[in-house]
Parts: sequence; structure tokens; C-alpha cells
Amino acid sequence: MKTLVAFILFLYVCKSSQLQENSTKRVMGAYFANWAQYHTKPYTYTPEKLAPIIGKVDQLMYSFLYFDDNTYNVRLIEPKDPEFIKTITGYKSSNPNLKVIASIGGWNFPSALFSKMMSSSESRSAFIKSLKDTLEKYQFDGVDIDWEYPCSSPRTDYVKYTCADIKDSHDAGGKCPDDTNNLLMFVKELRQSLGSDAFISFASPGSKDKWEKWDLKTMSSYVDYWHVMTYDYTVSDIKNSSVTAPNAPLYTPTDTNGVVQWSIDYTITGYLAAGVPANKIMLGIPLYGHTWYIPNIKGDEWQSYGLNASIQGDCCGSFKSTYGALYGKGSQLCGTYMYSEIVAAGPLYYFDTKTKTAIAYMAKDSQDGWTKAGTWFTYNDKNSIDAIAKYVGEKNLGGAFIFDTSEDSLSYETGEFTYTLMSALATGLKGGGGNEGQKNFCAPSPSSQCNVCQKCCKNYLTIQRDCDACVVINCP
Ligand SMILES: *[C@@H]1O[C@H](CO)[C@@H](O)[C@H](O)[C@H]1NC(C)=O
Ligand SMILES: *[C@@H]1O[C@H](CO)[C@@H](O)[C@H](O)[C@H]1NC(C)=O
Ligand SMILES: CC(=O)N[C@H]1CO[C@H](CO)[C@@H](O)[C@@H]1O
Repeated sequence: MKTLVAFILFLYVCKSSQLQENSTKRVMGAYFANWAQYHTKPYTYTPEKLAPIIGKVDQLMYSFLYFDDNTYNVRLIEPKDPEFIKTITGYKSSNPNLKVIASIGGWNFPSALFSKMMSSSESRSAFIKSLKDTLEKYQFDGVDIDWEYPCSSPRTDYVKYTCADIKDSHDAGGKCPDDTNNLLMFVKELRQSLGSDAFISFASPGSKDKWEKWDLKTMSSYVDYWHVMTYDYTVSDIKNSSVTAPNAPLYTPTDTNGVVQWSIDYTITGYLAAGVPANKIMLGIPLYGHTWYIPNIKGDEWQSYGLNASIQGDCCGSFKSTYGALYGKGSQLCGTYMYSEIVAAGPLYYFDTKTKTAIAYMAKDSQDGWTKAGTWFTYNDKNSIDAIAKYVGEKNLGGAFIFDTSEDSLSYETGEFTYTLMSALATGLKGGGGNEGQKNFCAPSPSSQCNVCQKCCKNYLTIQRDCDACVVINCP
């Protein structure tokens, strides 16, 4: 009897202390990309594909919407946007907690236009009025402003439509210190106009020279979340980027031979030091990796950062002379592979425990006939996500978001998405800790429930441990 009472007491204490320690609800955000509908099969991505994961998403950013150069009216950009938005807001009937957010701007949208819109009280209010109408019309719960970036220098971007159609788009950039001051006025007016219930977030930069151009602390009173873009610390699709370095390292690489000395931890520490409340920080996780071309590496030398890459010359137009390897089969972006494309290529795999990032390498051509020997990848896999989720718990952040849903794992036979990475993130955030070192579920199991799991395992023969997150969805 005594033992039983003690046992019940133990359960109770255990439960209540858990609740206390992790009482903050950590949320999972996800960007939906309206251009992923153009990915080649089986990677084609439309809102229906969200069904298996939508129950675990707290806020979904529909990206991207633009606004007009002269009237500042918000405008949809893809013919299917209205239909897509309707399908996505329809998911609220199965997940009542889901918030659907209109994300405006993005990296292809000129910074100069944001600068212009923010510059006068008249243009700001024209934009905000149109935004309010748009949110109401399409039943969005709020807005995510994706200005890249206030005070940016003029730049020319190569925007690829097809291999033969690459446009150089010139962006006059921003204006300092006006952008900083106008942005603060804008967020005050935005909150005032949308009211306290509306969701307001900003995509914000990962590097100090850029975030210093924002009044992060004062603006924090008016925003729900900062979507901190803690990725692309190093990219390969620009002319001088010849040395390999991680896309989104949790901790700063220790290699110093030309490797960029930045990390997620460096950015988050900087935001906290700037006075941003931890619970307003959403840590960003890319579901894609960057590639370089490094033929004929000796032995295990590929298992590190700081390698010198060669120009492969297989990308199109202006990208041909960069160090990025040939684009992935489905997404067609030079120097970039979606997580699903990396898995399909079947490379050798290594996990760098210092940065919590995955490195992979094609020692030979892939069996799918696309990815060439010598392709080298840096990306964030399930092991990275487990470590990041743990970090989010330790720092008591608001949560984490992924960019973007179309890049997660799928079944190559059926085109159904299996969401290995997003499932792992949801589990990690829920535990308030992360599931680092969790047991591998891939072992054959006699349970009938696990038939689906074993089918899923088959799709991940090369990266077997990814199956366990798949089980979270398919074998409840
Ligand atoms: C490459 O050039 C960009 C500007 O085009 C510059 O910001 C960056 O620091 C350069 N990187 C290296 C490794 O030299
Ligand atoms: C990369 O190239 C630089 C300059 O040629 C050289 O100093 C460095 O040792 C090379 N690094 C590696 C890992 O081969
Ligand atoms: C903020 C906080 O106390 N987070 C803790 C939640 O619980 C995990 C373990 O379950 C800890 O690692 C976190 O530090």
C-alpha cells in the first residue's frame, strides 16, 4: 500500500515538475511556397500535400504575395493563389489552432520597393488598407513581412525562370537611416490598424551588419514573432564562393581556413543581447542544402568544411561560372538541393557533431541518373533538427519554423509527402527538449501498424535513421 501511494506521488511530482519546467508552448511555423507547384514530378507541391502534417503546424506562412509599385495594393502573384489559399485556410476545420499568415515580399521582391512604400505616411496607409482588405477577403489570420533588407545596398539578382530565361533584376536597395525609422513607424501603424488579435511577424536577418539596421527591441512590442532567417550563412551560387561551409550550423565551425565563422547560436545570442524577448524568437531551419562540386576527393577528406571546390559549369546563364553544383532535379536551383533530392541522390553521409550539420558526398554518379559524382552537400537532417529543437527548449525561444514544406521527404513512387524533418521538429518542440539520440525505429517489427513504416524505410535505404520520424506520422 505504502509503495503504491509513493508510486502515485512519484508520478504526480514527475508530471507537475515537467509541466512547470516546460510550461511555455513552443510553436512550429512553416512556409508554404507557391512556386513549388512548378517542381517536376514527383516533387510537384500543392496544398493537398500538406494533409499529413498540417495537424502539427501552428502557423503556416503562405509565401509570397507582392504589392504594387504605384498603388501599394497587395497582389497575389500566381494564377492558382486564390484556390491554394482557400484549401489551406480550409485546414482550420481539422486543426483549429492553425494560423494562416500572408507572407509579403521574399528574396525576389525588390528591397527598394519596401523602402519606397515605408517612406511616407500616405504610402504606408495605402499599403496597410489594402493589406487589411486582403487579409479579410482570404481569411488570413495575419501578416508576415519579408523585406530583404532595410538599408540594403543596390544589387543585381539573376532570377531564373527556365535555363534559357534568366533575367537580371536590378534592385536599387534601401536607404539608411530612413528605412530604420520608417520601419518602426510602419509596425506601430500596422498594429494599430490590424488590432491586438492579428498575427504580425517579420522575417529578419541572421547577420549582425543587417539586424543592426532594425530597432529590434522597440519593434518587439508590436510583433508576435521574429522569423529569424538563421540559414544561408554561406551559399555557393555566387561568383566568389569557392570554399565549402555549412548552410545553417547550430554552432560556429571550428575550421578557420576560409570557413564563414557564423552560426545559429551566434545570431540568437545577438538577438537576445539586442533586447528581443526570447519568446518572440522563431529559429529558422532550411529544408534544403547547398552544393559544391569537388571531384576526386581522397578517402574521407569530404567529411569536413573548408574544402576548395571547382567550377562544374553545369548551371545555366550567370550561374555557370559559380562553384554551385548542378541544380536538383525537382527544384532546378543552382547550388541548391531540397532535402528530398539529397535523399534521392543516395550520397555518402557524415554528421558533423561540432556544427550539428550533415555533410554528404557523391563518390559516384547517382542511380537516378541525375546527380553527378563529385557533388558535395551541406544540409540539416533529422539529427540537426533534434539538436536544434533541444536548443530552442534550452533558450526558451518561442519556437522554430522551417523553409519550406515542399522540400521535406516524400515517397518517390506515390508523390505522397512523409515529412521526416517536420515530424522530428514537432516532436522535439513538444518535448521542450528535442529527441536527440532517440532509438532507431527501422528495425523490422511484427506489429501490423508498422507495415507502413517498413514501406517508408524502404524509401530511405540510404539514410535509414530518417525512418523514425516517418513512424511518428504513419505508426501512431
Ligand atoms: C564574395 O562577394 C560578396 C559580394 O559580391 C561579398 O559580400 C563576400 O564577402 C565575398 N566572399 C568572399 C569569400 O570573398
Ligand atoms: C585551398 O586553396 C588555398 C589557396 O590555393 C590553399 O591555401 C588551401 O590549402 C586549400 N585548402 C585545401 C583544404 O586544400
Ligand atoms: C526552459 C526550460 O526549462 N526548458 C527545459 C525543458 O525540459 C527539458 C528536458 O525535458 C530541458 O532540457 C529544458 O532545459
